Amino acid sequence: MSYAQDVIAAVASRDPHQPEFIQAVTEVLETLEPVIDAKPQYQKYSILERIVEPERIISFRVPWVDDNNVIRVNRGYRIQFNSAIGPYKGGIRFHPSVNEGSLKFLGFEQTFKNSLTTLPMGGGKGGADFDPRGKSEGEMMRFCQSFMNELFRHIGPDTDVPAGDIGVGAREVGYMFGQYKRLRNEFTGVFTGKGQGWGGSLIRPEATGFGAVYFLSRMLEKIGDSIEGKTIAISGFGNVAWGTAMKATELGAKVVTLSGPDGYIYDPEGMNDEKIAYMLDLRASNNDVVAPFAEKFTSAKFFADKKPWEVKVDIAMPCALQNELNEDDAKALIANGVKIVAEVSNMGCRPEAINAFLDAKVLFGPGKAVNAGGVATSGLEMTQNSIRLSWPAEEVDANLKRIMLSIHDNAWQAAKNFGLDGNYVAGSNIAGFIKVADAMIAQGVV
Ligand code: 2IT
Repeated sequence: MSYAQDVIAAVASRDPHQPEFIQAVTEVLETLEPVIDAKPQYQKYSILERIVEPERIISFRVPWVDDNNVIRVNRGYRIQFNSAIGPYKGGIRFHPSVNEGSLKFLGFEQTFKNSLTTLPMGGGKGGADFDPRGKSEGEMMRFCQSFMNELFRHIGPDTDVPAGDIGVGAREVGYMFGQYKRLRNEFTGVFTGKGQGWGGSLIRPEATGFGAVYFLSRMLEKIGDSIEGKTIAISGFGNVAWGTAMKATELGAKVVTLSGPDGYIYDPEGMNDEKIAYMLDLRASNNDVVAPFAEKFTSAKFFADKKPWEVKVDIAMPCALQNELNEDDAKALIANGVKIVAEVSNMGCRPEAINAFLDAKVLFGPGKAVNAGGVATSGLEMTQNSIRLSWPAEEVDANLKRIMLSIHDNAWQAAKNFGLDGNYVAGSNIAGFIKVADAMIAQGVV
């Protein structure tokens, strides 16, 4: 067995109850084989054994009192995965699917993603198995405060800088930042995604979606095409789907689907300003459903308990949860003539789906490259906080665009260097890995 396969097997036997982590490690390590073969120093310094092991896992009790005065308990975590190239950086997710294994997969992916951004950020991820659905404002605040009552001792602007993720938006970032500030008596850039009047960067809310569309546009440019006039299927309806729909529509594409846990919306007329603004209302309602979209807009139809991948489109952009697009979904998209799949959610596609796209010569952009604009703009927020300035929206957007182009081109080039032209999965993993691995060697056995 090869070195990479040995390490994958060791992870699988050590963490058999963490399927998503094993999936992420397998995908990354398998695509690194050509680099490992070409550069024996990675094996000599046991880089793979070290890179799959988080530097630190913090797990804690989050007790809180609900509106009926009942005491509730959730599990909170912060996984400080890798600090070779900068302080730990990554979001906080509040969702019932959160556990140590799912956060390990996200922290592992984040390490390579952050490396791709060209900015100095290590990898981390955190969260709780708390479901924000149906919670009152008071419950959300008390939960966030209790979560921070433990987390505050483990983070800091030069140590670990969290941000939002699924279930954690500007409101929750505000509550957590406020509690951190109270406990430490420090106003610092310890969080990103802050409110824009108190240290948050302009364009951060839009950045993941905007960045994904900049990446997609570059993929299209490489094959001599453009986004104008293309039909796009999106899943999800949260922050990431919102930014993606906005930029794609602005650039002349027609976004014809959205989805939630209840089913999907098909709107052949595509999105417009009013519909995109309504996505925010749906999210703010805290109900986690998209069906009301079809009640409000007569051109839209709701399909209960179905996924949007059955619609005929040019481009598919999963923007919801990990493993949301499986092999059957991939086959349906391919049969309908999809040209490009740009994964915006973290590990949104099952490995069999990715293989089906690659076999069918459908260009596939992996989440860790396509969605890196979110954390890249977080990096820009950290810079602005450090120099105590805030940049105009145009400046942040121009930086974001430049970063997305370099992520695309670096991934493209890395794939080409190893004879894997057009394989963005391998290219992204290789480009992200080399920088982190070389830093780990340089810093000794730590
Ligand atoms: O998955 C992600 O990259 C994020 N949730 C954003 C992380 C960040 O630190 O902005």
